Amino acid sequence: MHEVEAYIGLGSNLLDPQAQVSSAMQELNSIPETNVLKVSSLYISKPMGPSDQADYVNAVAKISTNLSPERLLAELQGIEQSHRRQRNSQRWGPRTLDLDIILFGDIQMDSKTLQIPHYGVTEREFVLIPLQELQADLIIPGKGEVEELIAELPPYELSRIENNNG
Ligand code: A4P
Ligand code: MG
Repeated sequence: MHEVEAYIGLGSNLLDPQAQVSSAMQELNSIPETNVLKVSSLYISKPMGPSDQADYVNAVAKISTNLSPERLLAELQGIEQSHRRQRNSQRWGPRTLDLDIILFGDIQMDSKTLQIPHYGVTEREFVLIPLQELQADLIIPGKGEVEELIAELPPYELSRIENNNG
């Protein structure tokens, strides 16, 4: 596999979601043959789906990797597992960390385990806004320009957390 640039979506809504997302950003660097190139600010977003849950912290990281999409997904799921164990050692609790492959180079795929670009990207301001922050002229394969997709979004609430020290 040659080197590819990919975008990883991070999300958490447990008690200390900022810490979850910040530490996960660091942990992406420990994935073999993978480097974090740039990380977005952290954003607070209203929950998509059931509203009786806490607000989320979301962010996107830009990485370079030599792994295949499938191997990268396995590594991301390993990081998710380690966060679950830390936060919910007593029982199988709610998701503390969600890591999604948003884009993987210009690949478009739809397999049993992977849909790339991520299926929710065009409707999710908490993905599109951090993507735009990382690369304003980004084009999402098969979907269009990030800036145009943002312009088409219905009204949304999203606030950037200042002074993100990573
Ligand atoms: N999968 C397919 N494509 C991908 C991809 N591109 N990246 C498969 C990662 N995984 C992908 O994921 C289930 C399966 O999706 C994986 O095994 C993989 O093979 P999961 O992470 O175990 O399950 P999930 O995340 O609970 O389900 P789902 O449908 O992915 O949920 P979402 O879409 O991630 O939504 N509100 C706000 N404001 N912010 C959020 O981040 N997140 C969710 C979860 C709900 N509401 C939210 C947020
Ligand atoms: Mg997910």
